[in-house]
Amino acid sequence: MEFEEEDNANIQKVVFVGLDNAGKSSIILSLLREISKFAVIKPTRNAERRTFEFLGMNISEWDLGGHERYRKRYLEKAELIFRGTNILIYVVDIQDYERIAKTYSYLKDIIDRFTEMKLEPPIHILFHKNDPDIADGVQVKINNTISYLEGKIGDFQNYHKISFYKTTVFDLSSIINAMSKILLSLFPRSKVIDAAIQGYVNKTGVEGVELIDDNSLIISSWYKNDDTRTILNLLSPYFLRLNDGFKQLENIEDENKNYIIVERYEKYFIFKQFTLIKGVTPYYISTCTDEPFLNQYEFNALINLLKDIISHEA
Ligand SMILES: Nc1nc2c(ncn2[C@@H]2O[C@H](COP(=O)(O)OP(=O)(O)OP(=O)(O)O)[C@@H](O)[C@H]2O)c(=O)[nH]1
Ligand SMILES: [Mg+2]
Repeated sequence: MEFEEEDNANIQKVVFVGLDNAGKSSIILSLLREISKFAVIKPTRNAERRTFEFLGMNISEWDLGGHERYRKRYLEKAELIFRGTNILIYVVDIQDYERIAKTYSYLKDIIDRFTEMKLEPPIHILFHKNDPDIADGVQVKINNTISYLEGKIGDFQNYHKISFYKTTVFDLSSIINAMSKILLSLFPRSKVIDAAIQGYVNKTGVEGVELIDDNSLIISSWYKNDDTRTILNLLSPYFLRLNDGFKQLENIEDENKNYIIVERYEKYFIFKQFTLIKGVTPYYISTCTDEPFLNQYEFNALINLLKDIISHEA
């Protein structure tokens, strides 16, 4: 694959990098809800690139295969690979104790190349494979590994824009929360979206709401309390997958009719797909409310407001 320069200045380049087997491609697949592909995932050859729309911006995502021979090449050809990077996501397999020194040294090499190139994109470190239900002794080892790496990476004197997250494919919300935060940092008007969501909450009295994009990312959210947060964080990925299933059956595109509703604990959980940019991927809203329907008037008002906000980026 040739690494030609991105031809469009409006494209935001997001690069996934890390050692082989770290979990980079799995993270990307999990956001795409391609969970069935987990079982057959193969090491990435060279680099896989994909472009997608995020709030009216074009994102170019680079998944750089981590095999040693590729790593060497990326460092040799750093200009070609990393030029124009807006965000670097560095994935660490925190269960791969044997290669902690190696992963640190690869990250350091990349940062050195950035410094030579006078680039300073924010770097987001994902401490990945932070799996739930791990035996106590192993968990202690993992925690020590994370603290050790955080300390060591924190010592990069001249590189300030580094942040840390813990993720695992076994808790999708850990990936969704990290990736939502990372990508939203590219969107200057995210506070305006938060305000629009807050307005919707005030007018409708819903107890929780998540605004989600087709990559499963939470663009904005509001929860009455922690219980609502927990349940909506858990439910939304299932709603998305359920909705994917319905999409295959549907040929009528009457969006007003296609919503999913679940009744539980005397509350209603309502999920609905809608369009912000014609012909581009859909968006979704997931809510918890006292009533078995959405306030259509306020919902339409919210959509119009969101359209207006993101059209400034397109
Ligand atoms: N336990 C655990 N395993 C994971 C997790 N995420 C991914 N894996 C497994 O780790 C292995 C490697 O995953 P990949 O996504 O292919 O890793 P990669 O970083 O893309 O590897 P390269 O393409 O070779 O650079 C696969 O067997 C995954 O199933 C996780 O959160 N926990
Ligand atoms: Mg891969």
